[in-house]
Amino acid sequence: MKNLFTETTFMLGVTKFKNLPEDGGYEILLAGRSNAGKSSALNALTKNPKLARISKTPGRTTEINFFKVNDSLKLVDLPGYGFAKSSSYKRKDWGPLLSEYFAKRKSLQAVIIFMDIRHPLKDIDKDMINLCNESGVPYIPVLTKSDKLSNNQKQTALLKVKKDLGGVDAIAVSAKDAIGFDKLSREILRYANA
Ligand SMILES: Nc1nc2c(ncn2[C@@H]2O[C@H](COP(=O)(O)OP(=O)(O)OP(=O)(O)O)[C@@H](O)[C@H]2O)c(=O)[nH]1
Ligand SMILES: [Mg+2]
Repeated sequence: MKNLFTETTFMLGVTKFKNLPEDGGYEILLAGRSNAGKSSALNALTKNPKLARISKTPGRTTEINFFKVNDSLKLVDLPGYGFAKSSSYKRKDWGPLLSEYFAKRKSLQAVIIFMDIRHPLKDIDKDMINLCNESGVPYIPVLTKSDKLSNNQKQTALLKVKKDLGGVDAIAVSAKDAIGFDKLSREILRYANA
């Protein structure tokens, strides 16, 4: 299969709704807790290890970063939601921007929710899932760092997440072993109509 993602380039980072790029084409939002492995997954998907910065100090980015895949498709990287149990994207300074984005953005097609395969569906992930459901935006659960588990444990984790989500299929990926990204590409393209 031709990899449509290898030409992906960084477009811009924004902190204010009015600075978003033009609302056209298809946008897939990348969300997940800090350290979930979003940036690593983006780099693995695009086969470009230099595209997104892998963080040693999580939670510092407060911008929403836009990456252009092609003329019609963008990947939108959200800052990680943070570690603290009490932290919520609603209380983050980019929370209002996110609410506005969900409410108004016509290009928004789907949200990928990245979760460490060893710790899926934390409360904050469920908050994001609720936001998707309330807004009528489909989401794709992606379980990251699958190299940390045996194949058996991986299947168990996938089944458990599917059950907890009432039948929504999750995809397991490992950026370290470059596994699962063909499946993720196909899923993204399904929503991007590309
Ligand atoms: N073993 C393993 N480690 C991974 C994998 N993906 C990411 N990591 C590690 O997890 C840590 C966080 O990865 P990032 O990709 O920076 O995570 P992030 O979700 O972008 O984090 P923030 O930008 O802070 O929200 C790094 O130390 C990565 O090396 C993976 O597939 N396998
Ligand atoms: Mg990151």
